[in-house]
Amino acid sequence: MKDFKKSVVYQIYPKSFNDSNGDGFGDLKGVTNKLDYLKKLGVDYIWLTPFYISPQRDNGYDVADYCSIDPRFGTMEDFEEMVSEANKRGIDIMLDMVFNHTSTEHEWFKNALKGDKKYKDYYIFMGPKDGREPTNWISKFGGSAWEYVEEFDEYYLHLFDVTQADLNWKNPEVRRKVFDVINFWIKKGVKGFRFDVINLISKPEKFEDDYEGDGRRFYTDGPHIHEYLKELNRETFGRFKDIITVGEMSSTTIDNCIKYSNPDEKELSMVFNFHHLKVDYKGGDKWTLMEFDFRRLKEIFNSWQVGMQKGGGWSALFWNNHDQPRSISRFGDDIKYHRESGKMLATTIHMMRGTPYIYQGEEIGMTNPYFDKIELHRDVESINYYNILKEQGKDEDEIIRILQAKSRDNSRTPMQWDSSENGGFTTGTPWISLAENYKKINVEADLKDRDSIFYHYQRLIKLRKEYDIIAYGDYEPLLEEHEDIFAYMRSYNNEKLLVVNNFYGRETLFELPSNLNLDGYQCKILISNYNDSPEEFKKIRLRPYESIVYYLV
Ligand code: TEU
Repeated sequence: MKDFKKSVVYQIYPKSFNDSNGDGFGDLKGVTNKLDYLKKLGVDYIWLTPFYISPQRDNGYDVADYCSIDPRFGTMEDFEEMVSEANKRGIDIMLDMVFNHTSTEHEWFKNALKGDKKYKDYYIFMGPKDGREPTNWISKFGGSAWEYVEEFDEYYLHLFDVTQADLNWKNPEVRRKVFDVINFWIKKGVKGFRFDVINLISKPEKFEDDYEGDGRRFYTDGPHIHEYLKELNRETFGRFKDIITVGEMSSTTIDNCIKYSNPDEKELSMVFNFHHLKVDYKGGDKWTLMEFDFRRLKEIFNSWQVGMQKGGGWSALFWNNHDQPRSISRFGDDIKYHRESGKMLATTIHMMRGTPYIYQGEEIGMTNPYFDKIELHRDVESINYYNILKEQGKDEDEIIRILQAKSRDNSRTPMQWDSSENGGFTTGTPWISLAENYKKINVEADLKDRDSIFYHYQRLIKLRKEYDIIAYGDYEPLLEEHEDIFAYMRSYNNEKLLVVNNFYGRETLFELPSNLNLDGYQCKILISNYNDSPEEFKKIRLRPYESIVYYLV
């Protein structure tokens, strides 16, 4: 049985991964065709974002039928073939479960709109307050979180797009239906689940206006959340020993995440949190331009690493996913030090305490595409915010620059397989344009070059299997005040790992803190991103983005 602490998960956004039939849209057969590549990389699980029947308003996170496959992605046979071919290569499948909301095209919601009481109670409908929305909450994609339905003179809640109606988890029948979906996929051989914004499912008893924020403090980690997750565990995956789970936790806290992921609580295996990815939000607002705050980034990682360790929780480690701009463009240097910074960022994450997730293309250093026109954007959030920023009076150029840094489309451009037309992603017209650098940055080129980012990831994954300390060691922050260096120590029995990363494109000096006595330890370099990094670690002049891991025993 796989140990999730020794595993690495690879995230696939099927729509942009590999198109097998030339319709411009990636599909499940396309994934199956690339399994040898993933085996070569060495990953243990692949997490696929939703491919269920969906109007695709939010690229599949608006599910209209949880147990059927959208024909654009293929058939149930294609799915079964993908699972069995993956298993042959030692890879298991993790599915994305979106249960905070359904598409308004889901049968349940359609019945609700017809006035069927039973189905209306699957969702959150409320009458107006003083002739307006029940609360002043703001949707995550902009605008009110409530939509008016004239026939009922009522509103329904949608924390995301207006076509994503929030489910009423208080209703036991809704919970039962959700459990049935999970059990359906377990029977198909699925060994992992990622639960979309799962910490938002428990809404407050009383719905009230928020005068301090957008409403999230009332429904984030809500009143019954731990109860619901325990029930979910008991009724579905908890009945099996070999199923892993990860919860996507929006705006959460360490204490809640400990509860979500400490095995004694019987909730989930691990959790994603996003605090480290808000260090370039000016005043907490995503739609601004700001250099990332390096000290803050370290503070957040360090406090989560230490806090989760103390409470026996477990984190999913990541820089990238389908909602985030590319890390190499955001925290590294995607031109001059493409290779060095790509490798440095990888090492920083993979050596921490937790399970690393790699997002498709990260392993070859894919960058933001720098779309220079709104017409190139596809994401509903980007288009909504383009309009909102326009209304605020921002000029076109500035808005485009904001989207170039912040849009979720940054990570959704097609996988760059080779230098042929459309990067080998499709023979048709891709649903979203590729980054122009695909001729240089692509899988084929990386596989040919022993010094590529790809082989660095391959080695990181291999090291995790070989050295228990990477999975089980304790974490201790070092040089917390340093302006350029992110360093930490891992300890396990009598072994240590010293991890040193220069986050900038300039030289900087690392000096081992004097209170650390490492005399008598034998030292070797486990991995680094320059081929001549110094063996001596007490004082190191680090080169741009230099990253070194010392193993001491
Ligand atoms: O995302 C949850 C979420 O709130 C953010 O990642 C969101 O995209 C970001 O805050 C916007 O700035 C999950 C999915 O990963 C995302 O793709 C879906 O759109 C969303 O839930 C709704 O299902």
